[in-house]
Amino acid sequence: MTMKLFTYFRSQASFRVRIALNLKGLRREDTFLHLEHGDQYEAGYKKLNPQAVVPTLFDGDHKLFQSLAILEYLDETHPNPPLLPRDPVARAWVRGLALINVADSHPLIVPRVRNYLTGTLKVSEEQKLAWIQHWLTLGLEAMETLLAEHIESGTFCHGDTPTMADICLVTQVFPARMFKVKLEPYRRALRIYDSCMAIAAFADAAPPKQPDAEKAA
Ligand SMILES: N[C@@H](CCC(=O)N[C@@H](CS)C(=O)NCC(=O)O)C(=O)O
Repeated sequence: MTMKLFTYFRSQASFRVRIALNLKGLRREDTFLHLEHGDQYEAGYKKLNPQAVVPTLFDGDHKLFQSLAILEYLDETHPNPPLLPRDPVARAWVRGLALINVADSHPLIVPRVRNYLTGTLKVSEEQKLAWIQHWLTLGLEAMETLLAEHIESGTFCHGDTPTMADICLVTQVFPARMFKVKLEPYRRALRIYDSCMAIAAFADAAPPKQPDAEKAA
């Protein structure tokens, strides 16, 4: 059965789910929301997703939300190829690396936070950009240090195939590039990003490749 994804091309959380669906070879039907136009509120989307955020995934009648929970669900229901290693310590590392972005960096740069900074707190566009770069940089610094420590990292964050950590790393580096973070110090993260983006499942999920990106252009 085709899954239904509520998505927005620029959304890094939707990007994560698109990558996972592609890696698992699962077909999806997209419903596009335009976050900058506030479509998610106008279309009554909040009834479906009370946070009014993307992604929301429907697997048949089952509604799923929060990208990392969706990744875990997809991995449990479609185990091949696995998104987590088998060893418990390695699983904890992969989840830990993933959470640096999902739980710590990304929540600070989402549109509702950026809008609050400029709309309510009246910070300038320049200050907003500095805020975004600051939190993305801190996440990248931590990831780079941990990758250097982790002997099983190399082409990917752990082992020879992409895991949840790589999906989340890609969605940390991608916005960092977009917001002009200086990336030279993060050579391990960049190498992993390049290895991932050489895989069709990742490249095809990228924001510029989405049909709503073409409409927005
Ligand atoms: N932790 C959530 C984040 C969801 C989220 O904030 N999505 C963003 C796009 S990446 C969104 O819809 N933002 C709308 C807004 O901030 O107003 C996840 O990983 O799914």
